[in-house]
Amino acid sequence: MSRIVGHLDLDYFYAQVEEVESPSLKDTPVVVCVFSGRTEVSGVVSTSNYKAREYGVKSGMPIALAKRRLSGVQASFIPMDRGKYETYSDRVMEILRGQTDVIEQAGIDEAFFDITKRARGDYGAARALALELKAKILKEEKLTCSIGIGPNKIVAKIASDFKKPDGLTVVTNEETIAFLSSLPTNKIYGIGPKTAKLLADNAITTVPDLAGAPIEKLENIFGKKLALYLHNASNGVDDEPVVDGGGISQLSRIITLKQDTHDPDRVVTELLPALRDVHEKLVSRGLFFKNLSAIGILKDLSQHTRSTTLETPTDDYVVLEREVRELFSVLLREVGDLRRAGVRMSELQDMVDQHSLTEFTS
Ligand code: DGT
Ligand code: CA
Repeated sequence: MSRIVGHLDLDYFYAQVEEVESPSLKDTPVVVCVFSGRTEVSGVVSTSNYKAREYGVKSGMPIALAKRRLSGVQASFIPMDRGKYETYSDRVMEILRGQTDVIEQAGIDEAFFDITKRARGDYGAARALALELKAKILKEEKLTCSIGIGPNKIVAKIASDFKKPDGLTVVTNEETIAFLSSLPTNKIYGIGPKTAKLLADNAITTVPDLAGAPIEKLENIFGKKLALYLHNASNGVDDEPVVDGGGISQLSRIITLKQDTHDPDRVVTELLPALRDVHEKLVSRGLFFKNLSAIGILKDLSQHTRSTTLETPTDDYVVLEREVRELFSVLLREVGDLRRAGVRMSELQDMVDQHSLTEFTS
């Protein structure tokens, strides 16, 4: 049975979360900002909703320029709150996990998934599964996303970007070459502006140009390994499996405390269910953590973290809770009352790697 792979990407993610939390923002431009604090407008735009994009406001743009483009328009400029978006992201990933064979998170708002088994290799069934998935995410989280379905990760990723927002693009094995034939080279994962320019300098601007380029020519420009990747990708060939945990580099949870507090014991007590929850995820994915952070958010929304790095990675709950207590007592000696509190485990490692590493070193 040939594979059926999907890629899901949440639409205008940070800005959409802000709309979900304040529905009155919908239909007006929303700009999520990383304020640097130097002046009132210094900093960059993290992302914007599609209404703001109509005015040419986009990711990475200086806030001052975004404000100029939206002058005279009723628009909202909201400070970025990464902890909040992570919480939504975690829940969406859990929905995805429940509806697919395997998922591989690839970023805060995107993941690959494999549905070969569930769809029994049938693209019609795969489309129905993708529609169900979109409906469930919309119902439970009020978020729209765009999904691409294809025979491998490269095609699925291009397909999820093909129709946005709220899109679904299904590309079967037979349709792959025709689908790729209309695209510029930079649509292929891994081809950034530099590679695209190098290709263009060699008269290769579209995916079919690349697919038809002699492999020796690509090897001369990029070396053997990258040349082979580019050749295969442009021909719609990609054998990379969807790997559970492969893309996860951290696990986190942030909660809002019942009452602002300065007492580390109270913070940890309220945090315990969330802590058990992330620990369960860690264990169910067979991962160990090496780095741990306590996150505190104050009334003024400023975020403060204290971190520790363990000598040996672990998945031991006792160690986790003990370290979290220690980090919050340090953090609360240094900052005021917390409104929200959270934990983040990072530098996650696979137990399999861990075992093979032990074998290797012993
Ligand atoms: P989309 O997918 O085109 O509908 O829009 P987004 O906003 O979901 O864009 P995407 O998928 O490229 O990025 C996901 C999130 O990552 C986005 O909501 C905010 C954040 N992000 C993206 N680009 C930047 C950036 O240049 N700076 C900062 N600070 N954050 C960014
Ligand atoms: Ca997105």
